[in-house]
Amino acid sequence: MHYVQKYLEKYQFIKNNKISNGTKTNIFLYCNCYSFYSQKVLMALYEKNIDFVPLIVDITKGEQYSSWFLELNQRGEIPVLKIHSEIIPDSTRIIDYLEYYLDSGLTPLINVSRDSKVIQNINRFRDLLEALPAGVITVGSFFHPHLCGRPKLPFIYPVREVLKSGDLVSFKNLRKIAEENPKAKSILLYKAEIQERKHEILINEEEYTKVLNIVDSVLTQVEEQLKDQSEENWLCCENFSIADINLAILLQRLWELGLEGRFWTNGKRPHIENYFNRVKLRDSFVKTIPGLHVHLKMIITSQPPTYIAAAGVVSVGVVIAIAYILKKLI
Ligand SMILES: N[C@@H](CCC(=O)N[C@@H](CS)C(=O)NCC(=O)O)C(=O)O
Repeated sequence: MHYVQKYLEKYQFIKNNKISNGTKTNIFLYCNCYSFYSQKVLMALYEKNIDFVPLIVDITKGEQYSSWFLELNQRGEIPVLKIHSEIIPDSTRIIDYLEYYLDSGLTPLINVSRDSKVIQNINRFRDLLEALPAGVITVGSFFHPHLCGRPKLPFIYPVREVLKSGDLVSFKNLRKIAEENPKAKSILLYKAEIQERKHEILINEEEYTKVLNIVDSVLTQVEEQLKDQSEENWLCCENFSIADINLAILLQRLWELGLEGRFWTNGKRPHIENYFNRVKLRDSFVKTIPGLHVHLKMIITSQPPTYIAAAGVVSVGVVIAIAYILKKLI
């Protein structure tokens, strides 16, 4: 039985749009706290103080390709927002929806200034950061560990191995899933095509280095922009914006992958280093990024994925991971 079903059974009262603390909400987010794109939406929801119910989709077990989820999003991707009877997939679309279709009294993340130049800059950085291929950057780093520094949780050795083997077979699996789901077939076949091309890029060191160089050039622009801001400002002005959410989640991912030494620490980009230290203290960031207790729970409750890796690899991985964590803690 999948996680969301279990969740709904446990919390029957959600049917009446009521959650345990007595507040009412019609907003549900299908997400996973480890998913890069879910994290952007989670942080936006926390910034805007929107009441919502997270519905966890276990993408390591392929829950995104179960028929009930493909009904919501034929691409089989999280995050997906369900609000009243509307279903909105894709982090960019969701964040736009939160900004333009919900109560205009909520904290803005796009229209944060009256100065059109500031808004232009926010949109420029939003686009620049959103164009970076988070999946390729992430999985590629597992294939070329010598290009990165020390990866951190959750990307410890056994997790990296599972994600690597998952990537090796992902497009073949997608083609199989496409055959089994006629309604989503053409979209999934297209996705398999893209996935295969991404795989070719990320396993090739020269191609992967080009991707890292693009990240480098975007971060050069970010560093220049931060240099121009006064000390208490965020990326584009005194208010926290969508560009900041994109930057915060990207820096966190690069740090988890051990890429901070390549991109900003040891005096390479002092403004980014200072910015990352500041943003990590923000309430919305703390709520969004999983802490050690979440990592431990994930590792202990994880079971061998049925479709991405050979059974056994993960079980061994879990034991190694727990040993690794305990060693770190003691
Ligand atoms: N463009 C989408 C990308 C969403 C996406 O790639 N989500 C990943 C998790 S971060 C996913 O669901 N992966 C599972 C899969 O593709 O099988 C967005 O911005 O929301």
